[in-house]
Amino acid sequence: MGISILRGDITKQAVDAIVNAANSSLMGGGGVDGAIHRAGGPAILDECRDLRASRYGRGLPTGQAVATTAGNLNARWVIHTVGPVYSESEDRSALLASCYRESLRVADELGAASVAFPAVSAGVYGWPAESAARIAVATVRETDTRVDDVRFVLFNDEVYAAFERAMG
Ligand code: AR6
Repeated sequence: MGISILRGDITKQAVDAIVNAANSSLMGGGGVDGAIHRAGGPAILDECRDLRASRYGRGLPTGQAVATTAGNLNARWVIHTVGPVYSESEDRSALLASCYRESLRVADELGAASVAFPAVSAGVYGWPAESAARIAVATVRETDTRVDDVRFVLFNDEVYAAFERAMG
């Protein structure tokens, strides 16, 4: 598997699957979630609504992942995952690692060969960039997957620099 880091807007990536840092409601939000829904159009939210009505009446649990269409994006699927809110009093890193593992498991189920990830939890959810990057890179490296192109697409300089260090 090849792992790369890029600076930029994940909604511009041409890949099989774009991962969204969503929230449990799957109903959209700010940050990368807002950008993905804006660029991908209403088909994504329609499928998210269907998922809430069918499989996830109480929302998508933190650390899990589920796929929808990618709508108008240059991708086949969006894989929505819910990162943990950062806590100083509780170690939630297993949940953050689970986001990457579960997203790759869903990608394998779909047959996706290329997957773009944002820095899950590193924005509104407050996860320190250095730690978020270490967990992301280590988890993807340790995961047994058929995905052969994993790209971390980082939106700001601080997070990009943290991923550069985590890549070693
Ligand atoms: N492309 C790539 N990365 C982006 C983009 C983009 N277009 N836009 C922002 N980022 P966040 P979270 C970066 O807040 O912390 C939403 O409201 C951003 O700079 O999007 O997991 C959801 O609905 C940061 O480094 O996700 C949830 O309620 C990273 O993406 C909540 O935010 C993640 O920041 C999830 O918070």
